[in-house]
Amino acid sequence: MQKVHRIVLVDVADPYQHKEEAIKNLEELKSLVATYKGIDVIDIIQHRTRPDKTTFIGSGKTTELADIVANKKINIVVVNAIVNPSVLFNLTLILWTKNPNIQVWDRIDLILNIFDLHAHTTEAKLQIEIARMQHMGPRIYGLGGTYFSRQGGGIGTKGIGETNIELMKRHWRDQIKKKRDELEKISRQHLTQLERRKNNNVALISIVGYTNVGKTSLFNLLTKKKKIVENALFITLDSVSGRLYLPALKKEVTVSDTIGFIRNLPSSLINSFKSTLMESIHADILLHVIDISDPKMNEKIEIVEQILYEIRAQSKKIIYVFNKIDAYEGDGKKILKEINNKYSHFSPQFISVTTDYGINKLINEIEKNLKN
Ligand SMILES: Nc1nc2c(ncn2[C@@H]2O[C@H](COP(=O)(O)OP(=O)(O)OP(=O)(O)O)[C@@H](O)[C@H]2O)c(=O)[nH]1
Ligand SMILES: [Mg+2]
Repeated sequence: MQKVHRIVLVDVADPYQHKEEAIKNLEELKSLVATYKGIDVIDIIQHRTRPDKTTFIGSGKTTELADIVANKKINIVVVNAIVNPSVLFNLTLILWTKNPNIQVWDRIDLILNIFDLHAHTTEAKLQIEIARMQHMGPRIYGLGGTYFSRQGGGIGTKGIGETNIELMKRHWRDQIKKKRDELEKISRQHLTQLERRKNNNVALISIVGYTNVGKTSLFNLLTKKKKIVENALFITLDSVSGRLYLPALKKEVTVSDTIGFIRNLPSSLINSFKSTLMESIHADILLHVIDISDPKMNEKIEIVEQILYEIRAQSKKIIYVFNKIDAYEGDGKKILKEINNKYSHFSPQFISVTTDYGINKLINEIEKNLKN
């Protein structure tokens, strides 16, 4: 039988924020959790205050949380933030008395656990391993000397002054380096492949965008492949390529699909995924796919733009592809006009992978940009 995790989501909301807005912010965390099979969200605690330095939610709410953990047999608590490791440690200490197997995760732990489920290639798996080691390191040794006794530092012992923590740190660094070297090897092969294609004059079209916007759906449609599409976040973790024939140019191009982006991804996590993102970094054309039916569309566009900047994506052309036009419920004419004004630099395209709408026009736009 599959193990079922019973989970509580914990968040702190700005007291000046509207209650509805604060609840919405938790929605993405809820969808993230929903993609993690075998997890039941049992309760949600939201405290409208500033994050507490010791426990994130403050002592009163922590007592409430401890009662929930005890009464509802909770085994995972997820904090909707990226917090100082000591906060997770403090919460664990308090909740541990109610359930000795309790795990307290932050947002990155949750994302990494989801990544684990969806990683298929050695490359993706290595990247996750490195990201996890980087994330866990400070948690293990960062708690300072308080919890680890100083050993091997006595008079007459070798390595005077070297504490357990320093030893752990060094081991941790060595391990990360080893994994990085392994990844580096794979990355180099990956890059050689890319360069070979470039030398053969095969253009590279790379699909990027926020998670769950329909990137893989578009990839499948363009390349006639059958990669998994699901209404969930981070279904795609690896980078995969296919071919698309462009009739006007009478030639084939490579199309690649890769991991989706999400807000609050720390740079260390993005860096770990640079190998998978290689196609996005070196593409001739980037198709930035956007879900036009998502009320948070503009915010998500900005997040993707920021991440593209961080990974130093260097394509000559970015085309904004507004997908799911079939599901848009507002005033269609108005939004089209707004987008055309705001994003005119990015030759906005309006498509629906579900109905096929706009696909030929998108292909024409790709051809136009590859002509010169
Ligand atoms: N209504 C509508 N739904 C769509 C359209 N295109 C894709 N979807 C749905 O959107 C969801 C996500 O599709 P994917 O193609 O897996 O999205 P993705 O961007 O690759 O997602 P990740 O790999 O998880 O980041 C699926 O449920 C699709 O069926 C569209 O044109 N219209
Ligand atoms: Mg996908």
